[in-house]
Amino acid sequence: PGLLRSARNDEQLENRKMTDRIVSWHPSPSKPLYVPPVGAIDAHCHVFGPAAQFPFSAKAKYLPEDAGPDMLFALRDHLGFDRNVIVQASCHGTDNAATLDAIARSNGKARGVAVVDPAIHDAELQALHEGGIRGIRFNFLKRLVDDAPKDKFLEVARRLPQGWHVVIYFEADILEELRPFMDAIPVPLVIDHMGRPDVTQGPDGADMKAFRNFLNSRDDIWFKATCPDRLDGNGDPWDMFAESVAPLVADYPTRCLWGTDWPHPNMQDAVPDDGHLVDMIPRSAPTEELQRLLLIDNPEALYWAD
Ligand code: 0GY
Repeated sequence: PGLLRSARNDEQLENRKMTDRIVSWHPSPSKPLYVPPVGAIDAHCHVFGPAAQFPFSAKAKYLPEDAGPDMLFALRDHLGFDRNVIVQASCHGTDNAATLDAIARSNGKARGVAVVDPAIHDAELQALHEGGIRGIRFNFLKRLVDDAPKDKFLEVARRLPQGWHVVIYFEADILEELRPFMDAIPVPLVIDHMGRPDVTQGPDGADMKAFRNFLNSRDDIWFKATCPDRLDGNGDPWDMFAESVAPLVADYPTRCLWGTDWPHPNMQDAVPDDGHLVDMIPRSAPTEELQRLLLIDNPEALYWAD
């Protein structure tokens, strides 16, 4: 069922006219029952535009309606979070202005992950650091980016500012193919949505096993226990996600992050209620100690070390 749901989403993407601007977020998310600890960090979210100020890339694979910093910070407060890590979305290409603007408006409550042209100068990387960026993202999803040049990615990964990491977004079927590339990256790795395993296989399924093998290969690989809405096609309340992901968080408690993924790029037929996403936290991380690591200590180590 997971595959069916994402296939349907992909088909919708193909049928859509590129001039249509899409709304991929819930109009009025519920108040979560779960109350995050003070200082909690939503470590995977995005901003879209506003387009009048920050136009989308000519290579964007989707054109969203505006979802700017005011909306993001209102959601943060509504959900009971204190801070955000804003990840540059593919629709903004390698121009990080919208992400930097959102960070600048956050009163120190946001940091970010950029997407850069691998030929970027060292001085520009340093300027991104001043603007609150602490990592760069390599996206390997063919439906989102035209190309992902591993050799050039590796070159830039070798000259990142001190303390930065690399965020990688890929789907489970290319994990093995990416291994030599990822093994060669000399800074910590953060894997978006656990590399999109099929969680309906269960906690001991082939995808989770392969991901655990990868985690075991070095101790500086982190993962985001995120996106039940993308990974569990059975839908809300995403029981298979909870069943498959809770053991991973329990076994790697110092290497997990959590985020809403708001405004949920490309989600259209199953837009998640963000309040319900927050209520997944105690199902993935049942103890206060795990929740503190997931929501505060782990993301702080990557994004607020300085
Ligand atoms: C996500 C997922 C998606 C999109 C992007 O940068 C992006 O456009 O990340 C997706 O469509 O799966 O994690 O936000």
